Amino acid sequence: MKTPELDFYYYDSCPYCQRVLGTIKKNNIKVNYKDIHEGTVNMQKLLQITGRRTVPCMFINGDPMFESLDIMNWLEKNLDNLEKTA
Ligand SMILES: N[C@@H](CCC(=O)N[C@@H](CS)C(=O)NCC(=O)O)C(=O)O
Repeated sequence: MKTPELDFYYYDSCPYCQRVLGTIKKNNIKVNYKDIHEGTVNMQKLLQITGRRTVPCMFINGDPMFESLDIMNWLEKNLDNLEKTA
């Protein structure tokens, strides 16, 4: 199975984002980080695609998933198929 491409929209002071970041870091999961408070591009893209400004949002092969608990559960469930950092 091809490894899913993960784009993680977040910002640092968001507590819901932090708990997803905890799961990402604990399991060394490779994601593309998209800080929505860094410049304007990431926020614009999130809003354009989803119609929302809510984070955390994980794009899984281009499909957005909201809700920190749903994202954490999905990551844990799919751990074996996810690319890891070194
Ligand atoms: N139930 C959601 C809560 C997410 C949430 O409230 N995120 C806040 C930031 S901490 C947010 O993006 N609020 C702005 C908005 O929804 O437009 C979760 O667990 O992910």
